[in-house]
Amino acid sequence: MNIIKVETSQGSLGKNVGCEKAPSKILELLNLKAEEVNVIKNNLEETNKNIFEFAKKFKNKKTIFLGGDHSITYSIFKAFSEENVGLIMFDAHIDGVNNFNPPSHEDFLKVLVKEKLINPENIILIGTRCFNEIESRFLEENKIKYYSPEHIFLNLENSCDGIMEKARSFSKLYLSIDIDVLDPAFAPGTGYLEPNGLNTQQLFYLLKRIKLLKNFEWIDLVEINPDKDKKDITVKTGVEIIKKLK
Ligand SMILES: [Mn+2]
Repeated sequence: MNIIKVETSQGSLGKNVGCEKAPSKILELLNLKAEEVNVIKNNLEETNKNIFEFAKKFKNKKTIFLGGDHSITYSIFKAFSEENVGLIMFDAHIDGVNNFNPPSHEDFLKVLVKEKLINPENIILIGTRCFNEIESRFLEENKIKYYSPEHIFLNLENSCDGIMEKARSFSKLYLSIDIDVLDPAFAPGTGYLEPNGLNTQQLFYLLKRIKLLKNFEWIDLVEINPDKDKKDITVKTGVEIIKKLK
């Protein structure tokens, strides 16, 4: 498994500065070294280009991208995109607020759909719990399937069966994990603390099964912020996520 560092928080609109430190911290605990994308200071557009070009080199190879803020998924997914690809995204949010260009961590999913880099029916959101009216309409209009934490809590295995069945039909599967999918009790080191999230065991159960999918290829792990963490709980959870997936 290839591991790539994407050390930027430029797409976080100033709301998760510090998350660029997560890749090195996580790799230090894993005792691993990794290649890194050339991040250009105060230049999101150029940084995005570099992420896109770098990611392209890993086409058809199992690869983990360590962020960084969630906007990096836009450029990585752009390099991944082809007919009938699918996205499973763990996130408290939908990231469909605006239409920023370049896209921020609050709206990159909307931009992926708008630019037809993914068929919205091939998007599965898990742990979704915070969205406004605009985003709710975005989900409805595009028939995007989502699983709230309550739904996962009440039907963990059945939900997972449904997720697996759908994901099997994709040509290739991209998995994006925003750490705020977890309840802040389990992952306090992130930009937005949203109560009523998944617990770590639920996340690990889902990851264990998703990993079994043959079309499963790229992963990103984003929004972990060592500066906001409590005694490294969140960083250590990130380490466990990588161990489970690599
Ligand atoms: Mn989020």
